Amino acid sequence: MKLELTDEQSAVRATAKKAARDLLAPDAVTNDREARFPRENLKQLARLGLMGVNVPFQYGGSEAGVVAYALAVQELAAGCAGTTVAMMVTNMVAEAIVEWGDESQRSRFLPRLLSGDDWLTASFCLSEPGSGSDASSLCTTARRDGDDYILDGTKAWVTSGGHSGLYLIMARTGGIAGARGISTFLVQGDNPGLIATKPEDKMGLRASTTTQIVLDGCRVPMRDRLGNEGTGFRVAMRALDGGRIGVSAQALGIATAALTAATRYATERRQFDRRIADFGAIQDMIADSATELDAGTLLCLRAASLKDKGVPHSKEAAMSKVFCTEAANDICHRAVQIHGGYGYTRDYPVERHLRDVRVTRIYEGTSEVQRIVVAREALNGVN
Ligand code: COS
Repeated sequence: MKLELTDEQSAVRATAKKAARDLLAPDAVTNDREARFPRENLKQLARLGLMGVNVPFQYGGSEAGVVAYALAVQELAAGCAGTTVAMMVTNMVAEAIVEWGDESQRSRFLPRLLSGDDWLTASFCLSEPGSGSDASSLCTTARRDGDDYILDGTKAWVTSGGHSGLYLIMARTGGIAGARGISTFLVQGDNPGLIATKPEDKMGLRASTTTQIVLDGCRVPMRDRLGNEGTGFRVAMRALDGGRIGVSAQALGIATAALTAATRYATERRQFDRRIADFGAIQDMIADSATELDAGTLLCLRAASLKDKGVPHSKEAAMSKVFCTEAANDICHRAVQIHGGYGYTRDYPVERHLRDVRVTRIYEGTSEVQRIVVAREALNGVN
């Protein structure tokens, strides 16, 4: 078993670390306070090849693989987790186009999406106001009209809604109920039938704009359907298997920033004539956080490495997501605790990390859904 990174993986990580330090971190507080979408920084991430880390060179990607992608996300999220989620969803949509798209779709959409010159981000539209964890119950319809489809419905929790150049949308075709009646469409952001609503006023990840997307007679040419009719649920689930590796890495990145702040504070703050870092109670919190970060990183990189090898990884991605996101939430809580009252103020970064990390247990599949995925595999064949 090898745990060393390749030169290429190390180089991608170094690029992301530098971008996090020089570009993302300096804007993170203002982005959070003003709920400001980081257009310029996203453009810079595209220029650095970070919008298509696991996309072949020929389509404008970096072709560096999934482990490199996870490392990049971890570094970027330590700088600004909100900016990072826009980057993550763009990577996820780009990979879905590589996997399921035909040559025309790959060459028409990917270079335009990954260069940062034209389209800044892509969005993934599966959830609806009434369909979240039970994703296959979605109601948005796509009905055939000559050589086009007409999409009608409302999508919810759309990352980068209103800013994206391209939307990957799951809709029901042929009036077929359940998972087998779902198809996927690539819809351009300037389509007049696609309308973004007012952004959600979120607790965290405020640099990321989240909207509903209303599809009102949205006309999409047949050539922009991704994959065959009826394959949309598989497209979504496979994308989310990879997305869950990304969310694991994002949670680890936020937790790393929180732990770094907490250890620094513990060595500076003095009580009872000594540094609080000299108290066993503080050391226990730091030790548990450092251990959980390493354990999470191993789970995350194992899932990433399986995906790199083309091996099934749904269970490992789910295990990684549930462990990393729950551990990261605990680590951010401890970081606030170590800061005491100061941690509860906006004068220190840990309250932002705690707000940012909370959603990682919810989006791209709640912890409860991840446990369903893990338990189904564990129970498979027992009865
Ligand atoms: N990869 C490929 N195919 C998959 C798959 C995966 N990871 N998971 C399921 N499928 C396929 C199944 O094989 C099945 O195919 P067949 O109909 O050909 O047998 C089909 O999809 C339906 O699968 P299943 O019966 O398991 O679907 P369920 O409705 O029971 O849903 C969960 C399973 C709960 C795991 C799924 O709905 C889910 O992940 N929900 C959360 C959605 C989510 O993460 N939303 C967040 C969006 S981003 S904000």
